[in-house]
Amino acid sequence: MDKDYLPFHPNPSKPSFKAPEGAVDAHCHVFGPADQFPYHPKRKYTPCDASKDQLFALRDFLGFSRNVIVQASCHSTDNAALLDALNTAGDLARGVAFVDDTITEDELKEMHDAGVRGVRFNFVKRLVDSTPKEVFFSIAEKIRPFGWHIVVYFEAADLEELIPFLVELNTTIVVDHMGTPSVANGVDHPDFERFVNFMADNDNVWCKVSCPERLTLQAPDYRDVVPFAKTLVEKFPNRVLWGTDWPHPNMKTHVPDDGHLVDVIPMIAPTEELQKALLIDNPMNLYWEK
Ligand code: 0GY
Repeated sequence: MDKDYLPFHPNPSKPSFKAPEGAVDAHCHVFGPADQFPYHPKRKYTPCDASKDQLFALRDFLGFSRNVIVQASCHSTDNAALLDALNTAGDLARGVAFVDDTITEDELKEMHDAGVRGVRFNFVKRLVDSTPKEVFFSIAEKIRPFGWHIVVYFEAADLEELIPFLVELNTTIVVDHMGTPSVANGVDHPDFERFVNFMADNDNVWCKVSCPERLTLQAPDYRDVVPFAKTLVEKFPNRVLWGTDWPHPNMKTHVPDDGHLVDVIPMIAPTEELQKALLIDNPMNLYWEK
């Protein structure tokens, strides 16, 4: 593991918030273990190992029922650890893979059978080299027959330039971490307004109200991120997802307590109805019922 980065919390607190029965952690990862699933030579960072068994134990400890496991850039297009975790979890997990345009129909079918329901397009420069748009369009066409969606991870400053491309993809899009707003700017900043308008104008666009630990300037309190997530949950109650982001790769400032992250949920989704949509109905609709 890179020495600048912190490992995940060894002993998270038990959340006070009790998630409704059937809740889904819709953004988390498995890393390695490296001796079984080596990290990719093209990776930009080396995380600490975070195994499927540790993920499933955390799920149970936090009072959740299911996971959506997202392929992270340290494994690049080698989805073996992801598929292994999905095959172990069976109906209790779904996945989002990372593929290039050489992917074949048979490989996609194998992934689909394991529980993959989407691919991730990563635009974050510290995590990946840039990919030509034609490659993304080619992948989008290959996955279309499977009914998969596309998860996009980008920096807020890049949204304006990306919007025409995202619209042209013409499929369900899930934006990671609320489009990564700069919380210092406040919810009225044009960058966040652009993101809210983008969701308002395109009803095929969803987002994850996740990652307060990355966005906050007030760790480990996260209160500064709440207005952003709450705005999105209240405006788009049927198109928001929540996730722990465990094991929190690339954290340099503090080690997030996953129990505390769960306790942010009632601040961003204040009613039982909003909580049920965020934690059960929306992820079940997108990952299990399609
Ligand atoms: C996240 C976290 C990050 C890393 C990745 O693909 C990745 O490697 O997603 C990050 O450093 O922001 O969960 O999105």
